[in-house]
Parts: sequence; C-alpha cells; structure tokens
Amino acid sequence: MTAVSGTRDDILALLDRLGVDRAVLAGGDIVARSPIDGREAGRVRALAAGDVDALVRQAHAAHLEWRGVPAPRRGELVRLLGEELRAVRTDLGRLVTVEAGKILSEGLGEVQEMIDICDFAVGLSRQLYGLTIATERPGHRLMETWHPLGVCGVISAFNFPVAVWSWNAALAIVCGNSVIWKPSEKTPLTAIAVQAAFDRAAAKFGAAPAGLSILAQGHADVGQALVDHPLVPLVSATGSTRMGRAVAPRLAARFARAILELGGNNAAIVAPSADLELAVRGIAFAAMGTAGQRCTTLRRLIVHESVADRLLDRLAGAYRSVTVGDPREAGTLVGPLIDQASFEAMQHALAAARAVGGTVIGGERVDVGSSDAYYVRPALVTLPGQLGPMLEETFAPILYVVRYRTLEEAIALQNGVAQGLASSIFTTDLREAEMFMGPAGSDCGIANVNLGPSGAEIGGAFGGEKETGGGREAGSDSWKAYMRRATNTINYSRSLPLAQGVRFDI
Ligand code: UN1
Repeated sequence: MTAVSGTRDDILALLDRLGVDRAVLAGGDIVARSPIDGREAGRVRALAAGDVDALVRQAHAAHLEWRGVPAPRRGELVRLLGEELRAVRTDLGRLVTVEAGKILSEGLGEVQEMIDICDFAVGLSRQLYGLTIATERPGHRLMETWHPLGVCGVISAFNFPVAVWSWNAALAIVCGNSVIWKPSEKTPLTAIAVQAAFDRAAAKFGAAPAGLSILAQGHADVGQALVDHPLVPLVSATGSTRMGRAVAPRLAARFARAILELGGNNAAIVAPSADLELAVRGIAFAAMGTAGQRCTTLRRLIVHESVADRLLDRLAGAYRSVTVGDPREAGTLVGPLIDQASFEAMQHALAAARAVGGTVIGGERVDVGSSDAYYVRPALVTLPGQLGPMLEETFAPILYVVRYRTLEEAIALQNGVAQGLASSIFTTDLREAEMFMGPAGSDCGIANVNLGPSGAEIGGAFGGEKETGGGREAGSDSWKAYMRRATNTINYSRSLPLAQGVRFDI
C-alpha cells in the first residue's frame, strides 16, 4: 500500500471549490485535521463562551422577523438550500470523507441525506397542520395551531458532521425558527462549508433576516453557553450519553426542550429461518461500515445456536478480507478511526473482552504509513454471555457475538442494555418478525426486519429510548418538537356556556 498523504492539499482545493476562503485556516484554538493521515491542515478560530450571548440575541431577532413570513415562503429558502447542496454534493461529500474519514460513498450519502431532508422540509412547509376537535359547547370551535418556537441550538458530533445539522435546521427553519450550530471540534471545516452553502441560499432568497442560521465553532464551553441561554427554547444535541447527562439537567433546570440523540448499543438477532447470505451482508455493512462510528452501528449480534457456526464462519471471512485503508480510494470499505483516543478505547474494550473469556478475531492496527493515523481491522468477538464491554458503547468497529436458544431469550438480550436506539432481526418467520416489532419485542426507537440497524432513511422519525435520550429528528411528525402548540377555543355564539357544565351566573 502506498502511504496515505496529501490531505492538506485535498482540503485546500475542496475549500476553494466550496466557496470557503482558505483564510479560515489562518489560526485559532480548533485544530483541523484529517484522520486519513492524522496531519494538521490548519487551525480554526474558536469562539469564547462570552461570545454566545450576542449571537443568540442576533438569532432571536432573526426569529422574530422570520416567524411572520408564511411557512411556504420559508420553505422556499430551504428549497434553495437543497439546490446549493445539490451543486456541491461531490465536493462536500469528499470533504466529509477527508475530515471525518468516511468512505466516499458514505460521504456522498451524507450529503444526499441533507438534500433529502431539504426536500422533505419544503413539502412540510405547506403541511404544518393543526387539528379541529369536536367541542362540548354549542356555538364554539376547538382547534390547535402550531407556532414558531425561537432560537434552536444544534450540537452535533464528528461522525455525521453535516447531516445532523440539516435534519434539525431544515425543519427548524420551515417551522419559523432560527438556528445556532455548535459542530464537533473534530470537524470544523465541513461546518464552514455548510454555512457557506446556507449563506448562498439566503443571498438568492433575498429577504432572509441576518442571523437566521449562525455557526458557533468552539469547545464545550460554547455548547454550554448555548444550553444555558434563556433565549434558546430548544437544544438538539447529538453525542455520547455522557454529554447528554451534562446537557439534559441544565435544560430541564430552565424548562427548555431537549432533543437528545445519545449513545446506541444496537443489536441484531439472527433467527434459525434467516436468509444467511443476506444477513452476512447486512451485518457487515452495519457493523464495519463507517469504521463502527455511527450511533446506529451494529455492536451486538444475538445468533441462534442452530445457525451460529455457519454464520460466524462466513462473517469471519468477511472480517479478514474487508479492505481497510484510505477512504478516498474506490475499493476501501473501512476508513480510519477519528483519532488516537478512539483507537485506545477500542483496544481497551478488546482487552476487557478477553478478560471475560472472549475470543477476538481482528482488532489490530493496520499500518498505512502514517504514525498519526489510526486504522484498524474490524473486530469480531465471541463472548460466553452478554457481559463486560458488550454492555457499553465503544465507538469503534467491534461486533460482540452471543448465542441464544429461544426468541424470548434473544429479545431479553436485545433489550438488556442501557441504550435503546436501533435494533434488527433477520428472520423469514412472520410470527417472529411481528413479535420483534410488537409491544413485547424490541424496546428501541428503530426496529428493523431483514436489514441491519443502521442506515435509516430521513422519512421516518430518527431516535431512541432509554439512555439514547428519547429525542426524534428528521421525518414523520418530528417537526412538532420545533414548534409550540396552542389550543384555541372560539365562541361564535351569543351565550357563554362554561366547560364541564359549570355555572357562574353574575
Ligand atoms: C448517527 O450515527 O449519528 O441511520 C446517526 C443511520 C444514519 C444516521 C446515523 N442515517 O445510520
């Protein structure tokens, strides 16, 4: 293999094509670095926590103006954003690859998700429906209306450095809100490129208030200032459960809303009737794709004892042969881990697995000719039971395997962790599939049949239960979290009947 290199030149060329001035790399506290070779490309300015107040006030002023613009007109701005994203899809996708280390098709796929949610939000801008409800009083009408909320804070993670912003921002903006985005410090450049695309869309739109979408690069203190600001009624935060534990109580203390997308420890059950060929492919993508760094990554495989040996044989082959390397190269399926800390966490989890009697295939570092880059062969770990590191989310490509005998046992294992994001079952037995999706089945926000737990479409609501945080983003009726609901009772009669038959005659 030729040594990985050239990420700085790649980044500079991409910034030019994405309409971003190279001067953004002129200096600051945030290191822009590609995990492909681990080399620094430059430094980006971080805001101080004290800068946040002025930005929130600017965003709040933008919201006050924007809420008076009819929603379908607000949709026009998001339509233009979608057009801008279409125009830069290849370059922005490649920048995601260079900055986050995803393979090219996943980088492109992430930008496609942004385009998809823009399209969804444009349609939604004419469908922010309330209800008319039967009233108990004659000559009255009872209804509900949905109104813009205010400034929406978005805190996103490195692994989906651009899509997560768009899931929130596209909906928040058609709903009449403004947005302040604190991206991961590990992916500052993709955020700048997205903000540039938004600014171009706003310029074409013509009459968007300044400060409708603000990028606030910074460290945890900037995120915290956003979380604590009284003019921010909603914060949507994606990241670890540890981050969620810091954010949620602060929001609760001031009765602000939270959309939390935290850790996942996602499982797949492989039943005796499963199509094993399909299961192997589904498992391989879900467990090794994105180098195990999706919150929906498959981390636990619960396989029926009657098919375990056959399945594991085939999986072991896939784990040994999968191409690990530079994600910019066409044949690569597994790119780098984001950084050294991530590599160390993976090695720590594998050592813990061995300590509880686990057998490990893979997991070793792969040399790509750069000591600052961390590539690994994905690890397949057979455990004697669901214990030790299998109960935790390690953001790396480790798939733990346990065997089961009855479906009840498998579902208990699937539900027997603290997280509740995504899950799946491979079965051709209708009863098993329905059982898994039913009230006594998977306890996750996502429950799939005959595909892995990752790679959700934007049309459905995305999010999970328990320590995953309970938030929902993207499709279905997730938009309701970005609006406030008013219940309206209108009396068009000449008398004043009181509800519940109460009499109050004066
Ligand atoms: C995440 O990893 O933060 O379902 C979200 C998926 C993606 C979203 C992942 N659409 O894999």
